[in-house]
Amino acid sequence: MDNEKKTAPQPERKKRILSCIQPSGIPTLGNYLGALKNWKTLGDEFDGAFAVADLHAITVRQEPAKLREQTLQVLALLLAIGLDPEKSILFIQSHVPAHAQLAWILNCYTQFGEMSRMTQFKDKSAAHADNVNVGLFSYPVLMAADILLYQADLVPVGADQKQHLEIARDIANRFNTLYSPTFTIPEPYIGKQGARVMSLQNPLKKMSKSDPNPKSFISVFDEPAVILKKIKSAVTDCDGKVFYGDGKDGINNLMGIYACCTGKTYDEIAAEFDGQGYGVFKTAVGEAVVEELRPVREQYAHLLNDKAYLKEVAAKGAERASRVADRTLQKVMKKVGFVLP
Ligand code: AQP
Repeated sequence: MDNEKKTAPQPERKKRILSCIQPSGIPTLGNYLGALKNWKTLGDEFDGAFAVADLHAITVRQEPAKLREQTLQVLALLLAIGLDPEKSILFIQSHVPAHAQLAWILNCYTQFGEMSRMTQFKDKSAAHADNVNVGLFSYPVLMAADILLYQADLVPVGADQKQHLEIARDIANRFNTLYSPTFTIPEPYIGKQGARVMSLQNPLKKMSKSDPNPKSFISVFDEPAVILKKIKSAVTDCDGKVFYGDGKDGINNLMGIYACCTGKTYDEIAAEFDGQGYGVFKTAVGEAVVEELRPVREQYAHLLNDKAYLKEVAAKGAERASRVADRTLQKVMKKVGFVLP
């Protein structure tokens, strides 16, 4: 009997996946098509932890009241896209102090030289030349702490975050080698390819929620009329033909958006709008975006009215996240040589 118990097959542990979004503005169609749209499937398939990364958001100056509002809006959005707070851990990063604590420790295991090579720091410090703060510089170390605290096996990464995941892996390997195995080494998760959505006003720049020009992005909560108007005024070219090609960055971007919303290929889209000009095409793209975002917007409106529920989700999420994160932090503190409380 005893032997039978010992040999009984154990259910395979689901891999843990971690993903975060900053409440640095209202999420855009880019955040949605590039990341959020896939998160529900990830939450179903893996042991998911999803955070509203408010600590990261203050690397760029934020208005306090707006940051508070946006943090709850993003949490409501995570629920609106269908993430289940009973299944996945949904939390607000600053509610789990272990993130800031581990980030400090990992800062002391990260070299200035390796951080200086981060291209996002170079881009962001150029965009915010009046506020090149140390937090902006050490942002990837906080991101490493976010990932390593949860012993995440997988992290979904877009092209712009690849370098940061590499740093997290380097820091984890360094710590594990110096002491003993402590952190799981995270792998990039290359899932269903999300679209890289570009600014509607400058298709060479990615669509960003903190872009000062509201015409450059579509917010996931924009009303249908606003979406249609923004797509109508998207920058294109004067060639007038809908096809995917060199020098057609504006049209390529709209084709990418339309493909993502309808599941059509570029060839099918080119055939559909053959000889019709950009006006008809832009209307179709606008309508497809409205339909894509409609269920999210409706769910979100319903959830945002229930602040008590959102606070409850945040509190339970922080408790579950802390249980995992504190275990890792204690291990690290012990290895480094701190006297445990
Ligand atoms: N334009 C985009 N196209 C596709 N994916 C995108 N993501 C962001 N913009 C696009 C993906 O969205 C996820 C969450 O991003 P984030 O909020 O953590 O940070 P970010 O990449 O810096 O997004 P923003 O909108 O550009 O924010 P700000 O303006 O504050 O810097 C990530 O998976 C990201 O790849």
